[in-house]
Amino acid sequence: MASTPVRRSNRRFPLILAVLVVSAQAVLAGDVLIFEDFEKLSLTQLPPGWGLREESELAVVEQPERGKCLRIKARGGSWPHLYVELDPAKVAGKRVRLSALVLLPGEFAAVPGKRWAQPKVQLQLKDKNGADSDAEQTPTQKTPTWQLLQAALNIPEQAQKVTALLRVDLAAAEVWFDNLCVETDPNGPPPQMGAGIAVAPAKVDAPTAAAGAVPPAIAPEKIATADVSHVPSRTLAGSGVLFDGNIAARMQKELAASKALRNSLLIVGPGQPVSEFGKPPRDWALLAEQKPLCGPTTNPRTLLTLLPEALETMRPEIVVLVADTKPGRRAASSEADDWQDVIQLCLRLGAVPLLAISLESTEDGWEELRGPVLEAARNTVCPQLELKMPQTHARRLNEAVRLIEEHVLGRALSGPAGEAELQDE
Ligand SMILES: [Ca+2]
Repeated sequence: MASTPVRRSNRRFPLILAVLVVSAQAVLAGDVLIFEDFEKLSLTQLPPGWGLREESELAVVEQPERGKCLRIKARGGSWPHLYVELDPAKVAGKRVRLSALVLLPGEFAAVPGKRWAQPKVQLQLKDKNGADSDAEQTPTQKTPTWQLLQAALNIPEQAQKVTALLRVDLAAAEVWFDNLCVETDPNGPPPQMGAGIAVAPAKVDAPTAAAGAVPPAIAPEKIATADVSHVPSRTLAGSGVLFDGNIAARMQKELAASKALRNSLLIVGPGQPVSEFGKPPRDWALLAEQKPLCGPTTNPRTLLTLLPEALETMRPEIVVLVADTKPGRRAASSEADDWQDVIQLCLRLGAVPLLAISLESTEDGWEELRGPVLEAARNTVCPQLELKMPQTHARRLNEAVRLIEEHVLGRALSGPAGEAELQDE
């Protein structure tokens, strides 16, 4: 059957279109019940419905990046937590989502036979018959960056009790929590970054602009087309980052109207572990690592399958696509097209793709993986960074994000202007 030729990158358009239609149909019925950034909370004078266990292990402390936070320094063998009992009448028949930013830079010893013995955010439900259920998410340990965790439950009518908890169960661990948020019937991502990171630049002594306020849920509707005539050029051979006016113009043109979560970053792909990127750029938050989307078991095909839902729910503003950093995986015959489609998918779902590639290897099988990525990179014209020495990853990521922030997202930078922040860490 004869058919009109279509551009290769439109191959999966029906799938992408379906995702966009579903999102457009979502009713904006969400409601923020609680948003606590800990700037003014006193653990000794908690609001009604709030409470603590093992109070000697909990403290509100100043944290350089996020102002005041809840720290749980669990000695092990205990159940320290902060809990909030929700008004059952306000959540009956609704979906409730708990979310929080969590920092767990250290590691903790597993408790034998108890895999659940970890730090976590958790929602607990006791239904009208007294049956208990819960939903929770645990952070990745040894991660020097803030992770956005969330857990959601559908609350039946006549629930006896619904409780949101920030907790450490049995393990000896030191963990920080910030921006505890409880919403009903959530649409889109949690609003965490709206107040803490984007509005109030992280400065220890600065007042938090939005302390106590419910943050705006959503970032820019449409990326304004900005002048690209003064965009600086960066090359992989020079600073390890590829960016210029052409790339900026193309990103602006292709980027769909976005409801991305301001200053949020998601790192996916088969290459280097997320933790090797170190801290994200200042004022940016790393969305929690999504296991099936990261690590050596994933590939561009898997990303094409899983990214639409992930981007739809997490709404990152930038997606770092980490291509393979060592040989081992067999490339599909459509590998280059698949990478190209992944890049295009990010743009169609409102996220700026940033391709992180590794160029140097002499190992067998390397060219099979590297060639297709480079081909996709040439064909799509997107921002890139080269993964070389681990100690330069954070600096390169920072530089690429700053360039995207200023020249694609059209945002004036909040800190001291760019160049000063570009040294290796
Ligand atoms: Ca805070």
